[in-house]
Amino acid sequence: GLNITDVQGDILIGMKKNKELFFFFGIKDAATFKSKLSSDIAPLITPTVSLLPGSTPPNTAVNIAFSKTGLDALGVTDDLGDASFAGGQFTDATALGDPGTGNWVPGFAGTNIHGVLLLASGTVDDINDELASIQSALGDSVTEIYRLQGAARPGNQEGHEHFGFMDGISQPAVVGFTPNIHPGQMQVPAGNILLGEDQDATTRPDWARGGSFLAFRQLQQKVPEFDKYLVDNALNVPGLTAEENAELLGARFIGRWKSGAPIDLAPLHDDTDLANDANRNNNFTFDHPEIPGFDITTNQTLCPFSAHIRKSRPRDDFSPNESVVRPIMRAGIPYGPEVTDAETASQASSSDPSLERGLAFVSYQSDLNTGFRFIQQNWVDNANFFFGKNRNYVSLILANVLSGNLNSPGVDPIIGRDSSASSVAPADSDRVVSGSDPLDSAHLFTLDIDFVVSRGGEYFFSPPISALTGQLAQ
Ligand code: N7H
Repeated sequence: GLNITDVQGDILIGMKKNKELFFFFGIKDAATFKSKLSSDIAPLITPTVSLLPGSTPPNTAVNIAFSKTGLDALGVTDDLGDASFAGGQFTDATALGDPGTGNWVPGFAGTNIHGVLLLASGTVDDINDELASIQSALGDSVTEIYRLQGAARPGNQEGHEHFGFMDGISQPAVVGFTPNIHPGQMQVPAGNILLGEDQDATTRPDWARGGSFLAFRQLQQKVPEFDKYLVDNALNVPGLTAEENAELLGARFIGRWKSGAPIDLAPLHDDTDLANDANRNNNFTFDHPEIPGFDITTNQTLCPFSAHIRKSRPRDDFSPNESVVRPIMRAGIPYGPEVTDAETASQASSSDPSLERGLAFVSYQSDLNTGFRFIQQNWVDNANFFFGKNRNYVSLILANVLSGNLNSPGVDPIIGRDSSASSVAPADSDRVVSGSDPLDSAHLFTLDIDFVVSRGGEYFFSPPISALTGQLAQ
């Protein structure tokens, strides 16, 4: 079974605090760093077992992960068996659909980041206290490159990301670990998330067993622009007010209402009872054999093919079962302030850097190229995915030949950027989405703005805690 005293806590269960700091560092003095890692840092690292229900979590939970250049700096050259990790995220920007790296946070642009400390607590003060004691232990052996402070949104928006949608509802259940599996939850072997565990087919060094690859992305969200787009392009469903029609468009872009209720089960109106019921809010497949004549390959009246949750987890589109699972464990947190009155009034995000907001996206997987990277590149950025889904297959082919992707699902309206062209589309170039109008699936929505802007990131390896006093400290 899993050694949950050795697996870092953020991976399978999440640190679940309202504040989380990502502290990105470079290693200056490997010998000193190794010795402090073993003596001072390893004892602070929060294992999975400390975060289980019924246990008393530490006031400030701490995890640590290393980039490929970080492992190199420590002289650890074992092949972890992941080409994307080895290459780093900077060289991967184009493959991920980023319009170059001009928008990247300078610290991410390159390969200077050796590691990241993740510190989670109820208050920023507690995080800063913990960081100060870590920094005093490490001294000049590390240097700060960049930090990003994450925070749950205030009041009744807690748990919701900045566009207003409840997040963290659908996560894979890890066989042998997740205690209560809810209907509709994807069940995966531990080796899909953790290296060297059940059904991980790649050869890994022994010391890496129980570790996981962490994909970090700083994804800026243009909230006033998103809201404006929904109002300007509101649907026309009879019986709904203009406001409800705008809200419906947003729900169809995501695949869930702001409450979290899936539109596959609540197609026209939000349903908070459904949203709050863990036995129902994930219990859908996109197929509806109970509806006479419903065809999952053509019918978008319930959930559009392009909806964010359908692009990123197509469920029964891989009929009859999810035969090609791409499981990732998501552990992100929002960052940045609430939208200001001035931004609401101008319907545009301020260019003031202190008002940048978005998602500090984190996903864990045992293979980046079948996890985060695959979903981003082959599904959300791919206008033709899900393959063969279109209003009319013949016209799809014609349209593709003539003008590109017209009747295909289109990209994910939230995070998709078409990267199939030989060069990636420039920022804010038109992104075309279909299926979002329940009355006319051929109605194309042209998104002339990127609602989500990549500020870059890095790929890390979150090692088992034993490696912090073992392989990485030698
Ligand atoms: Fe997504 N959002 O608010 O729009 N995401 N996501 N995501 N996402 C999900 O079902 C969001 C991003 C996945 O199992 C929900 O738990 C935003 C990236 C996957 O049914 C919401 C950003 C990738 C799922 C959001 C963002 C993914 C998922 C519904 C960026 C991977 C689960 C909550 C700023 C490449 C699908 C839920 C399933 C759900 C939003 C990024 C993937 C509300 C704003 C980069 C696999």
